[in-house]
Amino acid sequence: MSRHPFIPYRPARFGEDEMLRRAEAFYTELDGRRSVRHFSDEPVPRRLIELAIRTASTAPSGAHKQPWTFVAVSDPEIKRRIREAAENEERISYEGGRMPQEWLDALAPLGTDWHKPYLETVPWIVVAFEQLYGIDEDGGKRKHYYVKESIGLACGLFVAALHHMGLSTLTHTPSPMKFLSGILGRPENEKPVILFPVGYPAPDAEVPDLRRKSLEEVSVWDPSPSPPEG
Ligand code: IYR
Repeated sequence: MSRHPFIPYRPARFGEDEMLRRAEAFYTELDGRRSVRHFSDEPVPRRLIELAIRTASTAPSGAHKQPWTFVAVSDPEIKRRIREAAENEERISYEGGRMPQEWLDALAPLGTDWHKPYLETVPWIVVAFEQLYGIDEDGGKRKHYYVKESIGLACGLFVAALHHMGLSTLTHTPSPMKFLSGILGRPENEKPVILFPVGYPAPDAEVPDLRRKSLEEVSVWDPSPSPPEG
């Protein structure tokens, strides 16, 4: 395989004051994001969803394989089928003993249950599929690398792009998610990872009053190495 041609890369440079201002503004904006479970049925133009997917697809990926497919759904009948199948799985998880008590206890403060009416309310559902391997023009399998990391990065950018444009979403993972491959007609090299209902919050939407971990709780600076073992 030949090397790509290389081109100059000169991203914008700012003075330090300007960097600080931009960093604070970006942090404050993203800190204002919340997962939403009560959506409005107000329509959202397809162009906005396209731009969120394009933004997601700027993520770095293993060997630049871009191992993701974002499937966007606005068809009410498909949304209805997704809701029905998701609720079937969630009912078994919540009430059929598939989620251990410790997990149910961890979710109790969020007030979730198996009902997922928002899957029909939202103007868009976007499902992120990871591509476990690629398929070339001749139908041959092509290896993909760091697929979990790559799709995670792309989904993070997707969430940030939506928030930046004034839309809300939820990283919803009805489990198991295999039903999505059938309803959305995806090939066997693709596996559903996250389902994103996308829209505006309902006018009376509420979110739990959560606290984010502090910088001290989530970071360690200049640590000392562990003593050698033995
Ligand atoms: N998928 C279920 C359960 C659930 C699991 C986790 I981890 C959450 O953070 C939230 C919910 C549901 O969507 O209700």
